[in-house]
Amino acid sequence: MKTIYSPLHHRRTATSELDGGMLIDPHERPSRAETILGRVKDQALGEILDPEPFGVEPILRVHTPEYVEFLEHCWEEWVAAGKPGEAIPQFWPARGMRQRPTSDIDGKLGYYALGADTSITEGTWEAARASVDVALTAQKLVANGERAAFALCRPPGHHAAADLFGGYCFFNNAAIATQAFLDQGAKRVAILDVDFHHGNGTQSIFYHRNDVLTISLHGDPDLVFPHFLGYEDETGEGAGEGHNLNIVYPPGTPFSQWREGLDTVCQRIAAFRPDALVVPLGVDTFEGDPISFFKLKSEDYLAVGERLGQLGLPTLFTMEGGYDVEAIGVNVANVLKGFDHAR
Ligand code: Q9C
Ligand code: ZN
Repeated sequence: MKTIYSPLHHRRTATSELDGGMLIDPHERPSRAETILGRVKDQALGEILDPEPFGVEPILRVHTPEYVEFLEHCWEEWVAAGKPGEAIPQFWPARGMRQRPTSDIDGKLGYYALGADTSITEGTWEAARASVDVALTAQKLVANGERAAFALCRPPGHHAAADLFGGYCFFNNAAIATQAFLDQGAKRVAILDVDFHHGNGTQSIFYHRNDVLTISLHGDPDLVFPHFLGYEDETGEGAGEGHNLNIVYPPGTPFSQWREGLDTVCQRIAAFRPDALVVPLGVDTFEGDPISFFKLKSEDYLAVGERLGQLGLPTLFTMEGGYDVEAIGVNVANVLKGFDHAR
């Protein structure tokens, strides 16, 4: 399987994540992508290619123009306002308040943010744009007949909604690539999000549609981020009714339990008969992950990849979470290896 990688991910090097009332060194850091790239090379999983530039059009198929404009200029506006640190939202349009300020950067930050865990910094825009190009370049390979491709996206994307950033995400790489498949003639696309966290952005983007089946397996949002979405009674709305599926798990979930859900949703995907499968791939389901509570082991990821490969669908993997940096390369490469070996 080919991997798409851009060194421009280094432009996203934040120094602050609000956690536990402190500003900590962000979990979503550059070494994550470098460790994955190193392992993909070591294991000779396939060629590593640079992304092509796709411009802003495919992004605007999923995100609002106001939001894209906000991301492009946020950092310069923050600096111009004389703020000394990284751009972190602190005020929200909470219940009962009116919406969408257009001038003050603190107002805009709160309007377009879903949390205060994710700062905007110099270079964030460039890295997020490159991450989309990585996803779209891999999407093009799959559209052109490759069995699968791995988009080594960084920053990740699955928490980003049409006009929201947060959870370390800015553009929803998987959703943008999914829309690209549809715009190129695919009738149906399935998205199977295996990151530890609910793929709230992806779910919201396609919630009213029946051409995309969105599925997410994740930690119970009553216990963990993103807190306000990802519950099992969310099944889609309007034309999208029946086209969203969430499976939630409790703390301590071992692979034996997680894989039962995987098997169930794989059958559901097969019945949907999609033209392509997009897999937002997070390995924060790992037992050693510092911010998660599942108990998957490194060898389990081979079986995850194998089960996905057995679907026999053209498949695009987009990199999402995974914060045990020592293990992230092995775990991701195991998924890809398991997939390649599946028959
Ligand atoms: N104390 C992804 O995996 N912040 N995003 C958690 C933990 C939100 C995770 C803070 C986690 C976002 C792509
Ligand atoms: Zn995650």
